[in-house]
Amino acid sequence: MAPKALDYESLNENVKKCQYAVRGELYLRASELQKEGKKIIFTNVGNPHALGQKPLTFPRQVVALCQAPFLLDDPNVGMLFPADAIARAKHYLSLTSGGLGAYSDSRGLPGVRKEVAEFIERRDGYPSDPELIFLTDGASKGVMQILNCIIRGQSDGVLVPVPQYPLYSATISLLGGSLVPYYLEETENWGLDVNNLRESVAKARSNGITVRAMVIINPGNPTGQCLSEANLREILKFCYEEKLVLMGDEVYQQNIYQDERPFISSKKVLMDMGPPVSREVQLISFHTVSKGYWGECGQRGGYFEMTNIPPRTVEEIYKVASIALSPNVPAQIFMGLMVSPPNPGDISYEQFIRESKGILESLRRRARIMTDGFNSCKNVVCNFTEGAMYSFPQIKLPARAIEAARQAGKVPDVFYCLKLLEATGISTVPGSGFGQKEGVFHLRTTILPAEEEMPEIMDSFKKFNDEFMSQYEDNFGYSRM
Ligand code: DCS
Repeated sequence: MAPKALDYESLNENVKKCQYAVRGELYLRASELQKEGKKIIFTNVGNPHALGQKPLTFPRQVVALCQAPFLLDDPNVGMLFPADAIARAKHYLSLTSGGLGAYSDSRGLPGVRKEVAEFIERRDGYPSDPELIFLTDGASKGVMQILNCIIRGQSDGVLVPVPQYPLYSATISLLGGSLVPYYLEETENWGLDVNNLRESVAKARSNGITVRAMVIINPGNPTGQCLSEANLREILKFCYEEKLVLMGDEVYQQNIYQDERPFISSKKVLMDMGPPVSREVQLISFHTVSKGYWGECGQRGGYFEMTNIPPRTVEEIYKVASIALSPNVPAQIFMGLMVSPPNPGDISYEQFIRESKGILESLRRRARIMTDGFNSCKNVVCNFTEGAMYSFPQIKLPARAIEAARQAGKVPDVFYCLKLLEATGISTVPGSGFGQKEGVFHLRTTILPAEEEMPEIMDSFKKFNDEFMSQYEDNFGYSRM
């Protein structure tokens, strides 16, 4: 009998091919262990509130009032909510067409898109047009929409950093396109060498691939590096020469833990370069409410801004967005608040600054504790997390460990991460889920566990790792080093 469309063997092959390691084998095993009652530290997803980060007070007050507008009519509302939160809730409600329960325009509420454009203008010092900003359900949906427009078939290629966040590899395979890797240099603090880009493009072309776009993740996930202005210029020049759309994933722009290289947007560098580059390079920049000190992952709010995209294409992207009717409206309010937080002099300003600074400063200390912790372990080397939310140590696995993994039918870093999980409850993602050079192994953890738990977590990691290394380094249970 012929299989039915949703029988496994007859599914769309692109669906079966697509891999997403952040919720892969390790995550499934961790969930099982949790059900059995074991304490699991979920460091596999950059999901700050799930690890205890408290939401910022002001945005939650505003959205609470928007969700329950009858509270605004309660004579006691002023006892529970500060006046600036009440004013903001009224402001956002006035931007909707029927409150949070009504669909918005498929591009998002015009009033919020205007606030996003004003934020970009303040940040970059260049005009931004609300008509070229679309609000999305998290940055993920925006990335998928744009890749969908770019990829026409298997011979269309997208340059993606390796290691990369698997949203890109997964979506490219789902859409039936080709991922063209460019390698980040671990020994250069995960820097990007433009010569590698040229080589990657030449190689893809010789295989019949038309390279159409390039992705950068700045600050990097999983690698944590912050791109320098000089590097961004080289990248934009390269995109200009090769006629590539640049997809600038800037979701971690608030998460910066060093002072030498503050975040600088691709849009600003592009505009600074002047014509012809600033008029030619097609750029899509992505942002989210999931990261930074907001960490509002569950709200699913994001936006993308289009630069140098022809109006007819913008219309097509609008048409496709319309199929899904409307992005989440509550999340749009979070986005509005993220791009226009309380101002100096507002009642909620001091508290907002105290809360957001507290989170960022703690993340900076945690980034340091993790990097130092990993570097104190046997056969582990780790670059400092300059930005984003992750640590990505290299694990130098002894030959015997690789052999043991082979016998267990596991990829070596999966084998290591599973053992780590069983021994310590720390749930990580193996480096193979992000891509890495042949024969080199990593794992990714977030830097998000509570600061006070961090020393204990790193001690338990070190104990596991050093025992693992001793076990596999020779046949006698002691180290040769
Ligand atoms: N881009 C990058 C680089 C990301 O790391 C993520 C999420 C996204 C986009 C999408 O986020 P939103 O859709 O929530 O806006 N990062 C995942 C990760 O690696 N761990 O947690 C989620």
